[in-house]
Amino acid sequence: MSKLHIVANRLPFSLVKEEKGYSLIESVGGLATGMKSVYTEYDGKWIGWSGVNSDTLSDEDAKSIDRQLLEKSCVTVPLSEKEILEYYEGFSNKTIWPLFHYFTQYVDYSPENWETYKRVNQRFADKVLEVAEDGDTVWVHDYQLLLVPEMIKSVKPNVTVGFFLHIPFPSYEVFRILPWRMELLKGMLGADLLGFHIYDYERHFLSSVRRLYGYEISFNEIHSEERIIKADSFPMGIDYNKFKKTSAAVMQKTIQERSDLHKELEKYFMTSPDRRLILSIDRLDYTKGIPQRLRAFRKFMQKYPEFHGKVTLIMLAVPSRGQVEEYMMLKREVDELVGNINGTYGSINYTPVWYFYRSMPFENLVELYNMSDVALVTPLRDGMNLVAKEYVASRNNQTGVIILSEMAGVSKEMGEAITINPINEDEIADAMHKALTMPLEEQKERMKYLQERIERYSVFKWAGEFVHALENVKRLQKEFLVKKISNGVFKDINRKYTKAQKRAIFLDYDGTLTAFHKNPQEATPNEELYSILNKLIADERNTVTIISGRDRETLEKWFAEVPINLICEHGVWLRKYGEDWQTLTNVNNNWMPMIRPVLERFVDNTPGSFIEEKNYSLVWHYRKAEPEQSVIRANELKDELLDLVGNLNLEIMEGSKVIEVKSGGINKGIAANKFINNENFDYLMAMGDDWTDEYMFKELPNSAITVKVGIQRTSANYKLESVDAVRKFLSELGN
Ligand code: GDG
Repeated sequence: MSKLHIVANRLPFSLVKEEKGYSLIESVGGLATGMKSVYTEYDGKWIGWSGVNSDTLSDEDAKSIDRQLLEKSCVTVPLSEKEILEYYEGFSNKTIWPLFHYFTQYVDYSPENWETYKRVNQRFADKVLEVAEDGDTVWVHDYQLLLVPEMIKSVKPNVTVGFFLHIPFPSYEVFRILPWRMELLKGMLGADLLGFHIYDYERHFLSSVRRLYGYEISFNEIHSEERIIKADSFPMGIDYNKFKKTSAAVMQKTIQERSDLHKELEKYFMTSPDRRLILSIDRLDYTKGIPQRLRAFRKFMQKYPEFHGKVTLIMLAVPSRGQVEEYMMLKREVDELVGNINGTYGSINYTPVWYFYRSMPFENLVELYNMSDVALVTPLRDGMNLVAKEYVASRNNQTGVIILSEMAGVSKEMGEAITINPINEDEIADAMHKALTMPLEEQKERMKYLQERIERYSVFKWAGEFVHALENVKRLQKEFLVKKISNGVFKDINRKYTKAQKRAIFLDYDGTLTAFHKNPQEATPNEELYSILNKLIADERNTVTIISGRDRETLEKWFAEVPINLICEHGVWLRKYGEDWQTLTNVNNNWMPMIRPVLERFVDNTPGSFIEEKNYSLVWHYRKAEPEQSVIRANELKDELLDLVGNLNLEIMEGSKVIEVKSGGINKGIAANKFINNENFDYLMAMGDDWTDEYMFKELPNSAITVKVGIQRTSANYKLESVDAVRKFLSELGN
């Protein structure tokens, strides 16, 4: 049975040092909770790091840890001190983390860290390859492991790989800064499905793929050389019921049973009926906007003095990456701001900011959620932000207001929150006022919708939807593989080929015999291609024809020495070898002066694009233009041309990064049929890569062997994945 394995930087257990050896405690984080349901259900393993520096472990301890973890279906990837420093604290947290959160000024470009990142990613991949068998599924998580999908896929292509990024994917303008951007994208593209929290990250990712790799992207499907890869958004949820139930349970405790924190909070409320709490919870990280939040609170105190003595900000900042310079600076700034606000607005019996620089047990966290009137969630950038969702889930009486940064992924799902720009301190201060004075009825109305949504799309639903989408991608990929020429199919084609006495072979040029070049004039045939063609032609039973959209001068020049037939400009011209050029149709080009100015306008407003003039057609090429803009321009051009061409009996053809206008009444299908007319060929074959070749595939007799190069939908009977595969196929024919 196929299994599903999880790969993440950390395992869902932490190690606790005991007097003798180590013991395990279960991690309660969001990812661990969500994934546990998945990998246990699918009988898989969880591959990750235990969180302990392997240099400090004796062999005996290491073995005992591995054994204990394996009992929990976990496989450890040990990390030494140097690796923790360079892969985890270094490249992951000092390079990718700041860059992907748009803190470009903090990015460290150390090549040593990059080398270690690659090496450690390979170690994770190697562990996966030991565990995963053909047919299994692997779900890789987050920015520490961006290279792992490709490292798995290149060795075991029959393992299905999913990848989820928990942080933002930045816009191309930021991503491109990274010297290793190509490698990172290649690593990610090893996955079959890539998940992001929200559509914005997905579209940034697709835009980088299009610009850096030039792959065709249709909606959210990427057409790489060998398969379809999907990107989609899956907003991560929480274990809603756990928060709801714990929140109800802590509030039902008797006075004696209550935690110290709970008692303190009750005391605070008891001193005056109009006392209020605003809550702020995060890791102490520069992406979370903590100093801005404190300054906004100070502004609130200045602007709304009627709240002095009545409102307290509880700020829980969990220590994080404390050895890193930027984090130390942040800590100092936060300490000073808290001191400043408390010094200015505090009194003997009133502290405006209660600041905790530590983490708290889960129950305390829920008490804070339950007892705070307002949640202040104002990150400068945040992939999702689960704190906002946890606050919603813990509000049993449906009151409470969330002030939410528009820069957090979660804001897309929380239209009922008060949204703010996290840099705009005035706006945040006013939002606090609005939240604290919001009528209870309105609070409940907003909270009701929030709760319904967050409860429905829980972390379990999120994980389930991702796995389901991954299965769908697998199905989609299979559909595309159905027509692929396997060894068995090749033998069959070759058997017919060998038996035949008179064969007609039609070969498209660009994208079929030769790869595309940014400059079409550089796509000249090489020695390998000449020798493949010469071998085909040497068999006198073969009539070989290159059938292309190119102009006749170019093809004639390139194939002057080859005894081959040429059909050019999509079927307008035919040159049988040894004969003169003849036209296959009655065409003219007196329409060109009307169409050319339209194309010229598009050249002017689309830098990098240019016009090619053939004898009977005009072509607008946009392969060298900015990819996203040119797709829009191509659609605009088609619209404009459609209005013009009807009256002129012209046709618009869309090829690979070209739009061609040509006289109507001819295409490659008509031309190929004219060519074979009245000659009794007993073997017909046509190969091509773009939709102008589909005319051949459709219009040649049913008995023809038609081969599409690429993975897109086609009416051809067969598919080959690349130019290399075509060359191999042709050179093996007849063997
Ligand atoms: C990354 C992305 C994305 C916090 N303090 C305590 C405590 N927590 C728990 C919260 C919450 C979690 O930590 C924080 O989650 P966030 O989502 O807010 O942020 P990151 O850690 O930065 O996580 C983020 C997330 O991945 C998931 O994809 O949302 O955007 O940056 O669950 O409850 N838990 C306990 N004590 C604390 O003191 N027990």
